[in-house]
Amino acid sequence: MVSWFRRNKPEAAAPAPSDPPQQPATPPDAPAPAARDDDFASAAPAAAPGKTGWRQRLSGSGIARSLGGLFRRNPALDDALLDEIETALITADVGVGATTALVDDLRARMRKREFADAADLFKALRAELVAILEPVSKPLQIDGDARPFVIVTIGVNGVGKTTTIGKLARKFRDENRSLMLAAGDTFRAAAVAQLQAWGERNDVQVVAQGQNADPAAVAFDAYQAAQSRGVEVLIADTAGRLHTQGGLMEELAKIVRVLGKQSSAVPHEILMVIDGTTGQNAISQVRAFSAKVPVSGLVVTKLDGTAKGGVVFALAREFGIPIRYAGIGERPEDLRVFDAETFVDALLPDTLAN
Ligand SMILES: Nc1nc2c(ncn2[C@@H]2O[C@H](COP(=O)(O)OP(=O)(O)OP(=O)(O)O)[C@@H](O)[C@H]2O)c(=O)[nH]1
Ligand SMILES: [Mg+2]
Repeated sequence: MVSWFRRNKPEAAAPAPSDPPQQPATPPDAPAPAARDDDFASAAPAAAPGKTGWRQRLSGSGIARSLGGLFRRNPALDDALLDEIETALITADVGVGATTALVDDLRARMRKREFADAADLFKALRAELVAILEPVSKPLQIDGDARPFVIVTIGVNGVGKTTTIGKLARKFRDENRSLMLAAGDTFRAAAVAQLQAWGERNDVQVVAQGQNADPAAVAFDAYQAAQSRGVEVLIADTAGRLHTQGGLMEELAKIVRVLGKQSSAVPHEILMVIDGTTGQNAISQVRAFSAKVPVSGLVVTKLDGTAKGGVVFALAREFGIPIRYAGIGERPEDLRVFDAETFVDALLPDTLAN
């Protein structure tokens, strides 16, 4: 069984040294104890129902199922096995480019007789999957000198932007950071209400101007309010938009531009949220959004349930943009700091994970 603690990188967390390594499980709405990133690991198997960890959430992934099946058959070390691995990876949305590179490399190594048996080859596969993700496993660091440290979340409709903000609010509050949210999705009245509900749940102030307000003005006002109160982190929500909607993409650029009048460092993080079930379309989304604003981090959501998960590899290979967090459910605690080894081990069947 993989331990999240063992994998957790110290720099990924903002720990209080005296924090215990593990928190007792709490019901979802109970006030959370002081937490840090690796406390998410308390969501391991023994935790309360619904508070499961990576592995439980991702074990239904296409990669886990198809590779698990392959491995159980104790296959011969041959081209047919590589073909099956190739199919498993492509089916799981890893992408043709990444899959071909990976399988070609395994084939070359197999020909050189580097692997004694299929188990050896699977170990090499695991290592290569981790190697694709290592360069993008760069947790978001909140610069304590930037008050406020400004995060703008962007992405297409329904990918999980507002939910991710809610989860981040919970996380930052648990780290005892002061926080403010800006309701920059002024398209729908419900969007403001949704953010306000997350704010109330986490006891966080939400700056809103109501429906149809200029989102750039909302963000600007929120910045000034946060600055005058010395708030540490400001997170701005934005309306979902299709990457093909030129006018709306322009509006996004304006939000970033207006915030940038405060200082060239603002916003400090442009966090693009991707629905992990989207498949290869995620690539077009990131390309189009990055062409408009400097996307500095990604969050891949909905990696629980039916998610295929493989798109994470395709994104890593194509853009090299840090993947900050993974969303593995709808609850406030269902956000994980992204970590290459933990993610790969959660995707792979138990028998293959180290
Ligand atoms: N299973 C699962 N569902 C998620 C996750 N993140 C978000 N959702 C769900 O996805 C749906 C859309 O989430 P929102 O946060 O409203 O998405 P959004 O990007 O803000 O949507 P718009 O503002 O309409 O563009 C909601 O039903 C969320 O509960 C996740 O990690 N896992
Ligand atoms: Mg939203």
